[in-house]
Amino acid sequence: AETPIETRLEAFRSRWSGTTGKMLIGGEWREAASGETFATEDPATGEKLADVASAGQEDVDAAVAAARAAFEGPWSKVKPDERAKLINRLADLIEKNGDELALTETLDVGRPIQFSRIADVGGAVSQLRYQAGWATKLQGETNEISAPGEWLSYVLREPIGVCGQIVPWNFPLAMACGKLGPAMAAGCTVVLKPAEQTPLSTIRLGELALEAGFPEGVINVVTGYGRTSGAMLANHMDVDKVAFTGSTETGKAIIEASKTNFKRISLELGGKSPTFIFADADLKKAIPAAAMGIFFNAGQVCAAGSRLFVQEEVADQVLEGIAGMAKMLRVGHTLDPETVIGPLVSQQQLDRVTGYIESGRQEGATVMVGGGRKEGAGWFVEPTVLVDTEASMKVRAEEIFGPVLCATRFAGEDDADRLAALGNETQFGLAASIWTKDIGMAHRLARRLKAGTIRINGSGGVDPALPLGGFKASGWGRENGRAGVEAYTELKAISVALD
Ligand code: TXE
Repeated sequence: AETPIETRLEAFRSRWSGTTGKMLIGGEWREAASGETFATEDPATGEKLADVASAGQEDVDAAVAAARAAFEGPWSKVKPDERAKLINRLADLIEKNGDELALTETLDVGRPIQFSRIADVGGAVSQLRYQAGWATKLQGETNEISAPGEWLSYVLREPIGVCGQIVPWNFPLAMACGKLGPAMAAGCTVVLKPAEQTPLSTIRLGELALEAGFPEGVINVVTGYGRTSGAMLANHMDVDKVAFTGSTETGKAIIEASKTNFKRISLELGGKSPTFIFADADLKKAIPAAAMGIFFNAGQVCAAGSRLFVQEEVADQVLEGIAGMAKMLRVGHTLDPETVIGPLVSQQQLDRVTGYIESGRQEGATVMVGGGRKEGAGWFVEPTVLVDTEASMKVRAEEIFGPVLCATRFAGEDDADRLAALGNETQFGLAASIWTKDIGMAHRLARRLKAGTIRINGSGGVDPALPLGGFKASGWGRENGRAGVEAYTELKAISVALD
């Protein structure tokens, strides 16, 4: 049974309030060398939750050095099945502390309490359990193709080395585990940097990693701002790989920074994902899925279905259905168990999102429902549907990252090429969903869409077994699945002459 919320809140406060921010470097908890800290806040109220260490160059250097020492030393001797055991033990500890971690995400991120246990804690655990299996499944190969009998060639799959992992604020714990899991499975060591808005669950993750028994230096946690500690990690000469999830703009900065030493990078960036609803779709399923596809987590989801293309014959019914849900979904305090839509993560995001809605109005879009911030404490925006949008409008081309749907009707006969062109109209290519009973059409359209994740007649979150990532400006490389763990390895071909 769940611990009562009051008890959990009290435990949270006594854990965090009045503490000095510390970071996990080489198995020890240390303050920033400069002594600097910054505050993290509850986006539902604007209240300060804790002071967190603000890492500078000295701290980042120390964390990278600790990760290097562990990588070259003790960690390289830990056998794959032992690594799998450690990853699974970390998953066990996250489950055991699930109530606490769920509340932490609710308060730090602004995730409604009814979702944080399943989305954050559940997401983190399923990532780690899946990734643990890879530790004992990764392998190289032998090859005698070019000169059988003359050369014996074998290909080693080795861990890349020291990895900087830069995580955004929308799903801090689950994404940290989604990055940590494959790195640990592959035998790498890491310096994890959570977003400055949401550092608390990653600090707890560091504590649990020590409790699970990861040797010192294998998992390091530095907290700080992107432009300081994030950039220092991305620029570091002794970091072999950076895994980044965040904005397309910062993604470009990571590409630039990687040039220092040609470090490997993986980038999971923004999206502007289309939902297609055809006249023959099961609307009882498609309407709520399209609504939650953009309103869940107040739209702060990289794969959010932010553009809707609906066939003329059912357009009124679908738009009214979605608008009805937008009005009905409870927007409110994250600790209220009935709340479906929480706040945006920060004042800055609130300004961004309301700025986009305003620009949509100015460019001629019609606000069908919502369209403004919710007055009072916290950074809330009403679920919003914009109709009469054009491809040239900023609201339709750029990632808003708020609960704002841009809807467009399409008429005439079904033509996969024409619809795919609509789907592919932006610079992004992260995800798409398709609702139709015409399964041939669904597959034809799916083939033509430039998107890394496509769902047909259903919706869902991240599946750690499937590759996750984007085409075009949505990123480089894939996380999750086989490709995701292999992205933490280098190949080495060794040939022995046999004569
Ligand atoms: O992202 P940033 P922001 C998108 C979304 C949102 C916009 C801005 O559209 O409105 O980005 O959000 C670290 N070198 N997404 O400004 O800056 C930073 O500390 C290295 C989509 O918060 O990308 C944090 O840990 N690191 C997205 C992380 O990068 C740097 C999730 C993300 O922050 C850095 C989040 C630098 N120069 C935002 N600058 C998704 N794909 O899900 C910042 N960081």
